[in-house]
Amino acid sequence: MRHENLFTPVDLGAGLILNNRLIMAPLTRCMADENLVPTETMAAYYGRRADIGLIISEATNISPSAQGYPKSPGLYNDAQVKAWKNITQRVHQNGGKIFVQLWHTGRVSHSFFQNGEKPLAPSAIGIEGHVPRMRELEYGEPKAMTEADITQVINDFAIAAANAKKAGFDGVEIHGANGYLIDQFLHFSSNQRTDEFGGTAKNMSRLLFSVIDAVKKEIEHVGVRLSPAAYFNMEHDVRDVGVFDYVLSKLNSLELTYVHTGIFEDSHIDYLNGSVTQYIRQSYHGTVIANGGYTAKSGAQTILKGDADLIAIGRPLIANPDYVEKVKTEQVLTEYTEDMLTELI
Ligand code: FNR
Ligand code: 8K6
Repeated sequence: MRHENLFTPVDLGAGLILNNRLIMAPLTRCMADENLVPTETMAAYYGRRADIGLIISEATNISPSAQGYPKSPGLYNDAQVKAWKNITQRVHQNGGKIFVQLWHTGRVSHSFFQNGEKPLAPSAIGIEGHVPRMRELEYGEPKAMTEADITQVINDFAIAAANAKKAGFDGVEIHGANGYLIDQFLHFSSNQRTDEFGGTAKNMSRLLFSVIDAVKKEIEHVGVRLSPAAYFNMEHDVRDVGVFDYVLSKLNSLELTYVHTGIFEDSHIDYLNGSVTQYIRQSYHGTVIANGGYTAKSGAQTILKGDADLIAIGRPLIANPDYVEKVKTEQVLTEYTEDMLTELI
């Protein structure tokens, strides 16, 4: 068997043992029902991938105001908890583990999803473009959140984490990446607040740390996904590196299950002096999940080099439900194409 170091079990503490070092990256599929309740087809989809070390679910709305994509699932009412329980049971029956990725899209939403109101954001600074697959919905100017809005969002994260436990998830991943709400607070181009949530690294990361604190009270295993390199719905600002230096060093004192790279291609970025994963590894001393364009081969090398402990795979897992078996037995993988997004195989 090639890439043998991918197939050794990993102990993430507090009873969480993964069968191998491959992780399913969170992948939005927009296939929940009209009420944002996960379906039986989704249970079969996740169940088929349970041989991977850990599944991280598609990004999941913590509240109605979190939504920015059609038919993205939620975890804020009883019907959703029940439907996710069906999914976690399927994954567990098949020998796997599953975390839910908890999500608020912030300004990457549209009043269409917000009962006609403006979406929430740190500052009233919009992005260009439109909701994927809904070209008629162009993004507009969001509403700068009040302190009451921020308190509500922290509370909604906590409720969703408590629901994750009820639904049988092995843990949660806080979505702090890819230009969504928490990430919007961490970058200067989207956060121009002058109160205690803006202006300095400490203030800009206050939402992230408040969410971690609130979620940790509800569930044992908590991972965080971060995008120190702005690349999606976000403009880079040279001052952002200082924010992420602060965030990563402070994360060391919290007992997180992992920190997870959020990038499409994990290649060299000048202002980080390396790849995003190498940058995270330099300051964060706990478990690191690398992601972004990895193959089994490059993932195995990355672990061997010591740059990461686990490797998340996204697009190849959409194309190959049997990815783990194919890699183990050295079969050729089916190439991912965007037209595969219309169906859950
Ligand atoms: C994504 N990605 C993503 N990221 C995330 O944090 N939450 C999500 O829900 C999604 N959804 C999503 C949907 C689709 C269709 C794609 C292609 C990507 C990003 C994903 O987790 C991963 O970072 C990238 O796909 C890069 O990894 P791969 O595909 O090169 O292994
Ligand atoms: C019923 C409508 C079906 C719409 C399907 C849309 C597919 C959603 C794809 C979402 C992609 C999210 C990407 C997040 C990170 C990308 C980084 C470049």
